Amino acid sequence: MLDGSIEELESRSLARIAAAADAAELESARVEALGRKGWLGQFSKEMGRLSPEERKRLGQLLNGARERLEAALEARQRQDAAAALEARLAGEWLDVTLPAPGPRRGHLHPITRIQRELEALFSSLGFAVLDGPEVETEYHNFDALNIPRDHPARDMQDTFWLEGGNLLRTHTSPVQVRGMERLGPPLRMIAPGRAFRNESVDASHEHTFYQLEGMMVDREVSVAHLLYFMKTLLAAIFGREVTVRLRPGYFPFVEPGFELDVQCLICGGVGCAVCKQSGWVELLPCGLVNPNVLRMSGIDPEQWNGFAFGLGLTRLAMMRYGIDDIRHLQGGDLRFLEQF
Ligand code: 2NL
Repeated sequence: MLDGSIEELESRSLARIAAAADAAELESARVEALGRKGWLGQFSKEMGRLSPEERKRLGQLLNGARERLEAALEARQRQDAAAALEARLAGEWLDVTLPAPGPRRGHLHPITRIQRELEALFSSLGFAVLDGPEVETEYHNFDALNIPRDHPARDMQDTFWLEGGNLLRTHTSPVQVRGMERLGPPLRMIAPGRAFRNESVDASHEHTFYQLEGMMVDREVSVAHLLYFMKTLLAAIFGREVTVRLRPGYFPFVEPGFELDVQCLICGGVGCAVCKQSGWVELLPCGLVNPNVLRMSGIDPEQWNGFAFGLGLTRLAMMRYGIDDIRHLQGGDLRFLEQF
């Protein structure tokens, strides 16, 4: 009678162990059989009431059942662990024979791109591309450009002065002064590069900005020559013919001096946010080189004259790419730079 029910309970427990869907079901099958209140324990408690022979026989029966159940549990646990490892190996395998992704490719900064385009254009027009020091003398940055000693641009507030009287160039003009000194007339040259002003930085002011200045010195250079080159330059920048107008503008290094405006390419001159409803965008200060400037750099203004202009590359990049905050350009944030 006892024999029959032990066998039955054992085979039921074995079946539950075999059928357990997960670790929790397996555990509950174990507790039901081998736990502190499991059926094996219940039988053991009854043994006290039996005769020694019966107790011995029952003990053997129970021990046999316990051993088989423990073995089944252990086998099942080993099998589950092996299956889990199999699944992990299948899910996490890595093909180390695949080719490596290779280095990430960078690209040119938007300002560098514009600068290189314009260098190529002016090279094709016979202009030399000049470079020069960013730390300049007061003479090359101011005096040689006919900028008076009391001009506000020379203030501590506007210029980064260095110990010993030198300064960070406030425009690329000193490169052209050095060009005139070195090359002599006739000459065509551009000076692209960084310039520095002691500004409070905000969305439209930076202490460091990029410009491209240019100059041609020859015999009988006129405003008509200036306009021809400026319109050629602007057509290359914007990829189409542009309508321009000249207004008088004052710069000590040119005479006459002009503000050259471009008819707004966004609205076609009707008025919009970009041109502040005026229909025109101020883009290119320019003029005929002041005779004093030529003379100071060793060029005889009775024999030679020329035109000059200054183009803000930073401003141009902002217009072309629709950048609304100048600080992005030097910020070094890849989320910004990777858009170009
Ligand atoms: C500006 C300045 C201009 C020039 C720059 C120039 C240079 C020499 C002689 C004569 Cl060495 N002129 N440069 C001429 C006219 C305008 O613009 O700050 N532009 C954004």
